[in-house]
Amino acid sequence: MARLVCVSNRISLPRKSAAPGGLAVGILSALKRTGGLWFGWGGETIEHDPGDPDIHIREGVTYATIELKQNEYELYYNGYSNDLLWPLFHYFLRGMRYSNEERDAYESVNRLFAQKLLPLLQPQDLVWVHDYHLIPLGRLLREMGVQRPIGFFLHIPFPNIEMLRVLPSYAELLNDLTHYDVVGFQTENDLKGFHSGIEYLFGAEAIRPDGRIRVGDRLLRAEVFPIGVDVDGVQAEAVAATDTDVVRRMIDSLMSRSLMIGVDRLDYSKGLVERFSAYQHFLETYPDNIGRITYIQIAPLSRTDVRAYADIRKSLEQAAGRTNWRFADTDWTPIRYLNRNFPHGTLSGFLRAANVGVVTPLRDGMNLVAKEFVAAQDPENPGVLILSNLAGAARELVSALLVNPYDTRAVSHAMQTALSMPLPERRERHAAMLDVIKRNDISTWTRRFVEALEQSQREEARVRVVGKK
Ligand code: ADQ
Repeated sequence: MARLVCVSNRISLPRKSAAPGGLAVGILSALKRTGGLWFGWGGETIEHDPGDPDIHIREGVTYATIELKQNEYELYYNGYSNDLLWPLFHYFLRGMRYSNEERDAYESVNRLFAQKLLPLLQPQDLVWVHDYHLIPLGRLLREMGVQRPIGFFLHIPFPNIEMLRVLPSYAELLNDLTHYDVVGFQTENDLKGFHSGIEYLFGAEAIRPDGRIRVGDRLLRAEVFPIGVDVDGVQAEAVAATDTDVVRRMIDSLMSRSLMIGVDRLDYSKGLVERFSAYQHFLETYPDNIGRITYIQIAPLSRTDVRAYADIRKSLEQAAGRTNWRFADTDWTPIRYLNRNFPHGTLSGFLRAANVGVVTPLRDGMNLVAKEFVAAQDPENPGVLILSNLAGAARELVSALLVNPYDTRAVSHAMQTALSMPLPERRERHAAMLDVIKRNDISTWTRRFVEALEQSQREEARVRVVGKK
């Protein structure tokens, strides 16, 4: 069997206190099932040129980590990836700026990834590259002679060409994507965005009737692979966590009040400021809830070196402060706002204890927390999910209370509806969503992507045989 090689910007070695983002959760679940290699940056920056990768083996997975030069990391990661591509792909243009120096660093760090990965590759490997930091990697590996199938999965949205071409280097970006054998997106919408770009750059005829894309002598499959969660694992974790001290203490501290919960990386795309406003509006509009509900928002800090992230942090502290200042009492705090990491199991226990889960990003590729919330619930007495219709997950979780996250009144109304929803309706909605996430769980996601890569390899072999005749 072929070995799976996953490549991502950042690698998180398994640690108890670590809180991996969505991408790490997905890759780890994939690799733990099949074994294989995970290659990427280990989180250290240095002043001299990076050496050979460090190799660690844990639970059947080999981790190969490299270091990055501090100044290149600054330009490639904080700059080009997270201050340009991330906002652009999430349709946030305010304050956009483009720097050629950052663009060059993006290319050169991708080249470094290719150079350091190359000696580790074996003849039977399937290479699976993850996310917007590494779009050029497929082309660079091909230039270095790699002929094995290489796939790319984008965890975040892919914008329509009208948005994408704001980027001066949009043509290179699209062209780079055509060097992969398989390009995967979270939703149909993202695939449509990609098609709009291909059509704009290469003409409508590049998209063949069978859906494959032909550019020059390259033929690729671009498809939708919505990422899922380990439903049984989250369920088991959530049940086990209910008896732990930390979850018990949290539940006891509620003093029988209802619990509303949000869990997000601290990121402006997650709609936290808007959510806090909606909660304040909810307390004003439905005052019977005052003193009867606690809203816990868990939001570990991320990308703290990027200015926009420092700004959002300040806005949120102010917004939480305003609501607590206005409504708090000696024995009640309306919002408990925690910038902390928790072990995944503990988080699942918190989700299970919640009557309402609020997941209201302004734009999100998928959003795994929405799916984890559904998986963690007790099916006999489930909580209600309020979900942004601008999250990829809304395409599948149509039985959630779907809201526009910018609409304060609608979100606050959904909070009231969720808290007063009768048990039969809660069960019905939950059962429908559980069914969806079980049918498309994390192992389905991995299997479908790997099968698509294997299939591309067979097609490639056929083309070679036919070509020889
Ligand atoms: P993220 O933007 O990181 O992922 P998300 O999909 O919600 O967002 O995943 C976050 C993951 O981190 C979840 O598994 C969650 O449980 C975990 N997590 C969050 N806060 C935590 C904490 N305090 N402690 C422990 N764990 C925590 C990106 C895209 C998403 C896409 C994923 C996967 O932005 O749209 O769904 O990749 O493709």
